[in-house]
Amino acid sequence: MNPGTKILTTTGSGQSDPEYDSGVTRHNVPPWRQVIWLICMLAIALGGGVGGPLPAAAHALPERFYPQRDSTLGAAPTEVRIVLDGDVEPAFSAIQVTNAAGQRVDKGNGRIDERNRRLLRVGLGALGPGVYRVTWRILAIDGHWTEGAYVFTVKPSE
Ligand SMILES: [Cu+2]
Repeated sequence: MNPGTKILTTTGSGQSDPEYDSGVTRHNVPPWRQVIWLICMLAIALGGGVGGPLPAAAHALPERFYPQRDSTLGAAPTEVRIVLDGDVEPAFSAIQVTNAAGQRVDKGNGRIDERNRRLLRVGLGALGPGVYRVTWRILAIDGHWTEGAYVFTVKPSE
């Protein structure tokens, strides 16, 4: 298999990525992740997925987001949760939340839930009004990366 046919490479924040608005970018591998990318490709090769369609059940994509993408909330959420439609490798799955200045506002505990491998979650500090960006990535058990970002807004209290 030519990895180039499956792996898209991009650089930058993703803000200018045409797929950004969809909130989902498949197989997006920035340069700093190349070591993990190699591990991923090895996993795909060892998994026998070379050159043919992989079982749909092995893929994993987000199914629901809380808060919802592009939503505006009257009260600050205390957690961000993403429900996935397939199993992932917890060690290579991550979620972060930043404010408009790009500063982390999550509690640094972003992870796959211990009891539910299809729930990616992270706790939040006390959020004031503003626009917040959720960045996530997951490594499905078939070795395929998916990552994306979306925003939600917390309204000023009245
Ligand atoms: Cu896959």
